[in-house]
Amino acid sequence: MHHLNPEQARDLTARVERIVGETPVYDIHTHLYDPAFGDLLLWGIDELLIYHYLVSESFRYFDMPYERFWALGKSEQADLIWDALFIRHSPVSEACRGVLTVLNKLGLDVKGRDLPLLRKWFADWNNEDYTTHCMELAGVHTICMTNSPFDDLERPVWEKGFARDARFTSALRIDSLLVQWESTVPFLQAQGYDVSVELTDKTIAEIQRFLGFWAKKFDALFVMVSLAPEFTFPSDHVTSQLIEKAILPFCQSSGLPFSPMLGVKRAVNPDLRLAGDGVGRADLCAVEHMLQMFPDVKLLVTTLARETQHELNVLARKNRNLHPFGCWWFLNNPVIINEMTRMRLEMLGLSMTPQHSDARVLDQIVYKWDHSRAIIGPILAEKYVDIARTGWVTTDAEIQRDVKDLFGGSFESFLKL
Ligand code: FIX
Ligand code: ZN
Repeated sequence: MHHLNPEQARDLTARVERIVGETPVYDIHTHLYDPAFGDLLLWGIDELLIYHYLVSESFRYFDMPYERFWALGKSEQADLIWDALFIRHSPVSEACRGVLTVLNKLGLDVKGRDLPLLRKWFADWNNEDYTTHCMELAGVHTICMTNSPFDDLERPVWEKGFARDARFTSALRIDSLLVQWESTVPFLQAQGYDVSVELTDKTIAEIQRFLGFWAKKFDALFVMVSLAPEFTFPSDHVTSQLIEKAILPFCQSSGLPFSPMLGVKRAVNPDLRLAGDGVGRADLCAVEHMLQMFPDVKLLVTTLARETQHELNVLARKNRNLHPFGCWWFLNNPVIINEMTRMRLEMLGLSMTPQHSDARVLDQIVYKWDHSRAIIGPILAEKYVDIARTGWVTTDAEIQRDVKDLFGGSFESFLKL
């Protein structure tokens, strides 16, 4: 074993952590919007507090009926959450800590615990300046939006047209089409598409015309859907049939990757609304079969259950057209980010994207990337130190190249494949 003295190891670690801290990120999956969408882009202290992660944590302490909470305005809901999660108990959960990290990085005083004062500070911003401020603080150069043509709030903005902010790219989200096919048929018909509930050749062609139209309008980089643990492929189920007959052939001809996000159980507790979804173990044979049946299609995959991560990595080792990304939702906690990032580096090297923010509130990019960098940095440093013990020397330029790949470069190369 090559001798690496403690000082050399510390020096290498410091270099890696500095580079991880400085390298700008491409945030490849968020629920944020280009500032041109106005109020659809959420930001500020009240939005941070009513984030659905905090709503579900609050209800563990609340004793009020669900409906009473939902009848309140946003600020009143925020007051109750602040009281339950920050005042009556200490804010140690990852989502609570996130709010504090945001405030701290914005230069605000958390010690004062003064919610009205915090609200005053946010009131002075507008969404364009605040977008730039948060992106700079977070070290994020580009944000990929999740855009749905089925969303009645965002669709009119696209139809009217606007000047795109080059920092915001788009992913075409099609859950309604794939998961609620029968109730989506009338919507498609009203939009001028000649579709029937039965998946005739005409219907398939019309779905593809619809996808082509919106992919172009959004300038979408990939096509996304979230699917339940029960999802299998191929199968006679309509979701699977739609993917096989319409979506994957569309992705094949357009070159856009398909991005199934697997393992979400929607509305496990409907009373919690957006906060009421749960997790289950997806059957990754579905991904394996997609790869076998459509070897030319690129798949960008994330799964929600911790138990399916190893299997996903093995599958990625066997298929270069599969790109794993992010620590999704319930996995976006330090303990699991740590484990998943190590496992991915050990099994896939740098050919994956370890994190995305999934931010729903703009300010969240500040904490999500701060917390993620603090985990990814030391893990990566440990890997370079391990190879340095053989005598291998890694230059700063090489570390920069590698970190750039992890923070979006590898994703962008995958898009170009
Ligand atoms: O389906 C998704 O893209 C999920 O990320 C969201 O639906 C979920 O509510 C969320 O915000 C998770 O972080
Ligand atoms: Zn998401």
